[in-house]
Amino acid sequence: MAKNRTFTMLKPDAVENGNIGAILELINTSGFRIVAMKLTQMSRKDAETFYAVHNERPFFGELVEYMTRGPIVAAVLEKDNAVEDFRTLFGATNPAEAAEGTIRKKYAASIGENAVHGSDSDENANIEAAFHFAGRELF
Ligand code: YYY
Ligand code: MG
Repeated sequence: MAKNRTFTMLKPDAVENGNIGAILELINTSGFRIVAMKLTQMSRKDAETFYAVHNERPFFGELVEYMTRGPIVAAVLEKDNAVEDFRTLFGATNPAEAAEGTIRKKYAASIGENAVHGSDSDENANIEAAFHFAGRELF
């Protein structure tokens, strides 16, 4: 299978709780190569744009508040089958339903504050990576 890329954010709760290192360790030992990475904070406009697909959902306001309340780690990851394999590594949206050993099972508190983002398709991975990184920041 061809190498491809996914986009991730270690969300504000993961940063606040000191879990950056542990999550990056899981990412590395699961065979992902870090292609780009930075600590950054999303503005309200950034979060509203990034999550625009959810803007009619009842949780949208809380999602924007949460995603803007502190810094995140944004990163691009490369691996064979990156999008699907990373979703397997981080687990179900609701950590109560996430499989044992997944990032969300280990580090997420609730469906609203679930520690990590991962792209849901190759197309969205490209869009999301380009939202956060310039071409020269991808290695
Ligand atoms: O891709 P994933 O993060 O697992 O879930 P999405 O359905 O794309 O939702 C994005 C984001 O929205 C989710 O990570 C938390 C939040 N959310 C929520 O707070 N409540 C829901 N019922 C569904 C999603
Ligand atoms: Mg999603």
